[in-house]
Amino acid sequence: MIESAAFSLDCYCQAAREKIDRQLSEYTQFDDGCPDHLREAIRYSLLAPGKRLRPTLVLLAAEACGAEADAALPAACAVEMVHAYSLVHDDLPAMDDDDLRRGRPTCHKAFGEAVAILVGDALLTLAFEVLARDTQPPKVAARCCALLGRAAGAAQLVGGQADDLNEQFSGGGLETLEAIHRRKTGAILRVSLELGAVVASASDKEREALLKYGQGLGLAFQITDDLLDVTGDAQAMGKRAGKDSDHGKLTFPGILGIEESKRRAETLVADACQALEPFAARGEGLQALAQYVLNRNH
Ligand code: GRG
Repeated sequence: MIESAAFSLDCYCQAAREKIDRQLSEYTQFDDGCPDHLREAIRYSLLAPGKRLRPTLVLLAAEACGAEADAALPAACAVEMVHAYSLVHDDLPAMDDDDLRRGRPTCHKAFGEAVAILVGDALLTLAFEVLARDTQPPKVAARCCALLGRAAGAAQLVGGQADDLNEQFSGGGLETLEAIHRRKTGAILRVSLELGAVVASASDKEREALLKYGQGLGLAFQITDDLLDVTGDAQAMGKRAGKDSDHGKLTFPGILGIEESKRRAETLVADACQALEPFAARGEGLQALAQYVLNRNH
């Protein structure tokens, strides 16, 4: 559990990461007939050195609501699987057509397009297998499956991606951009917090506070992502910078400028942290994570 005295986000994240990666590795052993090259490609993408931001949010939210982190570990792994699938498919030539992800060749560059599509399919389905089988009690597992399915589905993650790819929206303004990212980036971040809350049988007040925090954090995360695309270091990010302007994409710095985008991210993070008041000291980890999102360099 989180102690209120000297909370160290670095220590927490490192321990959480080890636990998450061990479990993700166990979940992808596939002793039951998965072809070797598919297993290798799944593990290459899932276990690659990403930040594990979403599963860490699941664990922090569960702990803020009074549960042990281990109870939320299957949900944390499920969310990372959905995230990894979305990155593999997003990198495909038919979508963003990227060569580099998490500091390595993208899945389709390393294994071919057909395998990359199957890696995404396998990760998405495994997420729901794990969530349904390993979350307790079954009623909580069912609720978690419904929430994750909605967040990853046509109205949220997939719908946000569809609008982002739709040139019809490329000339839109701030409202259009925020609506796209509330779904494309925000939905999985918000559901991470929600799954932690559901596993912990959180009160309505706690869930509302987490959702408010998640709304601010999601948009702030996307603004910093857009800023990093303009000002970031490709090596630290492990992916190519300047992609958004190359693709003529609608971005926060493109609409608001760099300084105003930074100010907006700061305000969103301050409001997100304010929303954590009902948790008092138990919200410290989530507060620290929001500051990290604001100041991250990758
Ligand atoms: C293909 C259905 C489908 C959706 C794709 C995730 C996504 C939607 C697109 C990725 C493109 C992108 C760069 C979006 C900005 C926000 C984002 C999701 C960044 C990647 O998340 P990080 O920075 O990645 O948490 P790591 O590698 O650290 O996990």
